[in-house]
Amino acid sequence: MSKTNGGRAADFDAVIVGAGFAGMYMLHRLRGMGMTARVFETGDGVGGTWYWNRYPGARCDVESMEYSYQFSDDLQQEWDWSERYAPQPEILEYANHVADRFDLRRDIQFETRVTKATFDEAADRWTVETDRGDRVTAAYMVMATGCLSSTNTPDFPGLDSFQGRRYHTGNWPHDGVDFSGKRVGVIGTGSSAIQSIPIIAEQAKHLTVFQRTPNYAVPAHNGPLDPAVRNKVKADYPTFRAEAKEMRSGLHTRPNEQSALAVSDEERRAQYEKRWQAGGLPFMGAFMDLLLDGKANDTAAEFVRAKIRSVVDDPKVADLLSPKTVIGCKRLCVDTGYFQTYNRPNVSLVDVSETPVEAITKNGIVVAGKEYAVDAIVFATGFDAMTGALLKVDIQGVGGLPLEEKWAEGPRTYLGLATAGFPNLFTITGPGSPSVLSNMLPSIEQHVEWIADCIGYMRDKGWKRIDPTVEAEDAWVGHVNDVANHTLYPSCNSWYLGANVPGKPRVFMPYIGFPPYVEKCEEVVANGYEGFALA
Ligand code: FAD
Ligand code: N01
Repeated sequence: MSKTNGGRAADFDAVIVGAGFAGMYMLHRLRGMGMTARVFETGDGVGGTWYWNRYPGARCDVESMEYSYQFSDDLQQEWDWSERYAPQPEILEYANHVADRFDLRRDIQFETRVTKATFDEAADRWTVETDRGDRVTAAYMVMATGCLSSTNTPDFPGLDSFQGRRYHTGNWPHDGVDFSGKRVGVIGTGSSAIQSIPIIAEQAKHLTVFQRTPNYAVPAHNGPLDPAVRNKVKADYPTFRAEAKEMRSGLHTRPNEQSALAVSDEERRAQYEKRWQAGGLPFMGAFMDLLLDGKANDTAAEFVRAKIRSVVDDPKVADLLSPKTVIGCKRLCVDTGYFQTYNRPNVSLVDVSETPVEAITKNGIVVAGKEYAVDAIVFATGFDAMTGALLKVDIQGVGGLPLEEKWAEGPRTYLGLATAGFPNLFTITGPGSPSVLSNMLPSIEQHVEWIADCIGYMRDKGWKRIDPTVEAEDAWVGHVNDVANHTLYPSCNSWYLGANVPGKPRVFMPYIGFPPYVEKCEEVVANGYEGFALA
């Protein structure tokens, strides 16, 4: 199907936007079906999240043995992770290994940002434009742009007047940053801050952390990966993966089916302590109702608050660091020495919950009329999550409708895979899918495989256009909200709700529950792509 233009194919079966884990696997899968595809990627290398987030301490919080592709058993067997939670450079190395192993780079155009995509209704094709002047067409367009790839820097007054160095954790310099002898300000206390603060504190002359909302963190207990664990998993990877897919979050959380309120105080504490000592995200699997019942949740929250009080020397600082919200409502953080860092004489904490950051001056950060002089500011202020990267592209569907206009009140999708009025456009881990509430690699693989199968079906049946019906989409959006409203997730100002970005519609974006979601996707296919109109 492809024509050439100056030696470079200009018409493809598919255009894929983004060369993170999603875009890379999508390319591999489509190629395997004999299709032509072009990937456009803003960065100059593969890896997405792990290409951009090079801040000190960056690593996964899903254990390495689970945070990896499973589509190739050879790949699973040949790769060895060095630590329980792999550090960012190693995950980036893995992404590069995958790119080389499957010869992906020849179809990826780096340093190229997709700026516009328009659906041509007469031809049933997308016309895609880039900031490098490319203009190509494709029957299908796959957005592999990432849920956490569009950085959020609050528009603080005076931001540009700052004369020191400014960094965002999500766009970190490739050659690293040496904070030795520097006065550093970190704004934010989410996962990125919690990972980087202990390391920045070791280097900096003084570190001032500006905290709006304290966060819960459970120790990682990271260390070299136990060879016995690695060998056991490798000996039967299929069973290990299959078990994870039965879990609500698609990863081994070792869920306990009891209610936190159905056991004695002692039993409850023992359960939390066991999980605290084991470390990591499975802490939230301690009881089945932690995200369903406020009272149950408070038992876990209070357990963590007590842990914070037990390690932070100054009771006032300990209190400031102790979250009062529902634990797990924002993504639980996994830390290494985070709370202990506040016992260091060169670290101070500034509460900006009541008195927000007023301004940035040429010398530093102003809060409640006081200027905190710093040589460098680290914005650990997160992302315009789930919709940010999608809406940065001017996507125009049927009748020239901009996606931004359709989603003005919040994202509307069918299964987080497609949105009505934008035929032949797919989103990998889009809003309305488990995505960020799951282990993302299996979620990415499930989406890529669903999309590839769908495109294969279209080809086999001679269909040219697939578009979800408005009815199916409305029903799905309603269902996503209903499921969320039965939990405690909507109770805090999380980025799952878009609450971190001023003016963003408050809509709960991810779907809760990996297994029922996969079942629904399979049912849709079994019923001849139920909920989609094929033409
Ligand atoms: P990304 O990796 O975000 O890749 C998207 C790519 O698209 C980027 O490279 C971007 O440059 C490119 N792009 C976007 N827009 C355009 C455009 N218009 N034109 C061209 N290119 C474009 N998930 C887990 O499950 N477990 C973890 O432990 C975990 N740790 C994380 C740690 C950090 C610091 C962060 C930020 C996220 C973490 N995540 C984790 C989530 C992580 O984003 C996913 O696991 C996964 O890497 C996403 O892959 P992706 O390919 O979908 O998106
Ligand atoms: O971003 P965040 P992140 N004034 O949005 C604060 C994944 N991830 O980059 O909570 C002052 O969580 C904001 O305050 P508040 C993971 O999914 C994983 O840390 O909105 N402060 C918050 O404290 C994670 O959830 C890992 O009140 C302001 C912080 O900035 C997601 O990526 C590591 C502010 C932002 O926290 C995002 O994490 C890193 C303002 N105007 C990331 N605006 C792992 O461990 C925002 N803040 C694997």
